[in-house]
Amino acid sequence: MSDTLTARYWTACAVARSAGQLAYQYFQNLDSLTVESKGIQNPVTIADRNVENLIISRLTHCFPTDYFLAEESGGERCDDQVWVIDPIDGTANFVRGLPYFCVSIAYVVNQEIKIGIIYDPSRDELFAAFQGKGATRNDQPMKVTHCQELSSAIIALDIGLRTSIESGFKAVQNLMAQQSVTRHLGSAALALAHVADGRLDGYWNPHLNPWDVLAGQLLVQEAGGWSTDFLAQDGINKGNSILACTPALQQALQNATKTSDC
Ligand code: 2AM
Ligand code: CA
Repeated sequence: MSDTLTARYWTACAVARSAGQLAYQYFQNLDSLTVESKGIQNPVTIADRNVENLIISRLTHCFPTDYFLAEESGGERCDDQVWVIDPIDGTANFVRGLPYFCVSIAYVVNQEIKIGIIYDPSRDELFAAFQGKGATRNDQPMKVTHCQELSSAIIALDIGLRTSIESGFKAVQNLMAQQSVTRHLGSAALALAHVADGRLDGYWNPHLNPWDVLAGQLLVQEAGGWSTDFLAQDGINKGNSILACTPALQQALQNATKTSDC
């Protein structure tokens, strides 16, 4: 690990924990939280904004020249070297009191994800990956499952409102026809962390933003899994689909989720 990347890795781990703890304080007092709307089925609260501010201000304090791309504030779309941040992924779950949400922080250098950190404050679980050095959950190495067949797999997917309903249904139909069990969990980042640690066997979403995906993509790859390259075709600016799974499921899942949208 280069010294500068090592410093960023440990700082991001600490910042993700603090950010998650702040999110969880809001989560325990939902009655006093006003929910605003950024669009259809797209809620936001002061919790999202304040957690994001905490992350950016702490990282800026340590690395004053770094760039940021973040869900609530936007920021610089710098491809060379940028922190990509989702303060609360799974906001719709969060505002309803469903404990499936997380903080997601990735660090990207020249189109490569170097660091991926996801923190789940509900379970006090920190998922961390460093490119080429593996992935951990609360400092213990983690691996994807050995799942070989869709008929023994649990595949999580979130079908948003931004792609065609038909292609989403088709993918679910294909998976069910092959006896997969499916889950719609509502946080892409946390579902990807759960693929990395073997609780799920795969995750698919036909269109997401970079802050939903990048940390989780590195976690899956560093835990021995396979994933599409979200950053291909200018994914950092345009968004992209994501498919991530155990290596043995790659072909079957690519076939099952092939759609006209992506
Ligand atoms: P969010 O919770 O940060 O909004 C599954 O719902 C996934 O899709 C989540 O990771 C969620 O991120 C994201 N998502 C939901 N609605 C979205 C929208 N309108 N635009 C972008 N991402 C969205
Ligand atoms: Ca998100």
